[in-house]
Amino acid sequence: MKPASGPPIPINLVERVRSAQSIVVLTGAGVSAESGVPTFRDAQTGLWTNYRPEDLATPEAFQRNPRLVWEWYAMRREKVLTVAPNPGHRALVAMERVVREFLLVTQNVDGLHQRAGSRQVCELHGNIGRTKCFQENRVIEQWVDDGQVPPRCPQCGGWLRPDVVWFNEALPKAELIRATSASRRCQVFFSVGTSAMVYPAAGLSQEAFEARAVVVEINPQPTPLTERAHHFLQGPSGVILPELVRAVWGEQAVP
Ligand code: BJW
Repeated sequence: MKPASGPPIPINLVERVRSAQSIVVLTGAGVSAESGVPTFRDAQTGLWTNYRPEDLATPEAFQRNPRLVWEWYAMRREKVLTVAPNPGHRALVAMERVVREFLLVTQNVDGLHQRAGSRQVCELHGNIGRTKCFQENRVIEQWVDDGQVPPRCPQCGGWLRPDVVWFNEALPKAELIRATSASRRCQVFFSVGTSAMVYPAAGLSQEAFEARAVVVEINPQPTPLTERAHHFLQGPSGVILPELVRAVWGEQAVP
């Protein structure tokens, strides 16, 4: 069966990507949508329809109702364990293999890029598979399950929480520096499957514009970035990314 196809990829973009020595790809929840992980703003089904994700992903929400927030993440963590990387994730693994300097900056917390095989991954918003102490911010590998929700930190007795970055919290410093400096020196910058609304991640494209990089957006829907991007490839990343890899590096590069 012929794979689904997206819009044609402009030849000047194909040539620019092929000759690029340095590429940064910023990904968001849309990249995992075709794996069956709901996007951040579409995540509310069943029991959770009455909650806005923006009202659960804050330290204030956790302090107000730690059980509710813990259970929301427990549900999402279980979902992630049942899904697999999709052709979009795999196309980015292929891109990393052929580009000299490559960085995949992700806002996703699901770990699917690493499971697909990507190595140069910079996780800006943490990882839902890790747990840390709310009080002392230390990553905790093991704890006693005595039925308390959320469980307690074995070292200080404080609440445990997912090791993700909530609104109003600082991003991990080393990751943000790495993402910013790569964006400042890349030749092509892709923004894929993100609403381009959440900062500082959404500001990385600005660094790339200032570095005179070609900025390419891949998304089924326009975003605040669309009007400024040099190219907007409209459609699902699971279709467009493999097509792009095929157009630039040939059929044998597509995983
Ligand atoms: C597809 C597809 C397919 C669908 N293929 N695509 C006013 C102005 C500017 C900034 C601010 C402001 N007020 C407050 C702020 C700061 C705030 C912010 O940016 N707010 C905005 C909402 C306005 N930022 C912060 O608070 C950050 N911290 C900070 O600034 O700290 C300052 C500080 C410094 C020092 C000390 C203390 C503080 C932290 C931001 C953390 C964001 N965290 C979250 C939750 C992570 C854990 C979890 O998952 O629960 O990260 S929020 C959420 O948004 C999540 C995502 O990573 C992030 C981005 O969302 P994403 O990935 O774009 O998903 P969606 O759902 O929005 O979009 C999906 C897209 O996919 C859509 O476009 C679809 O069309 C597309 N799509 N199918 C391709 N098949």
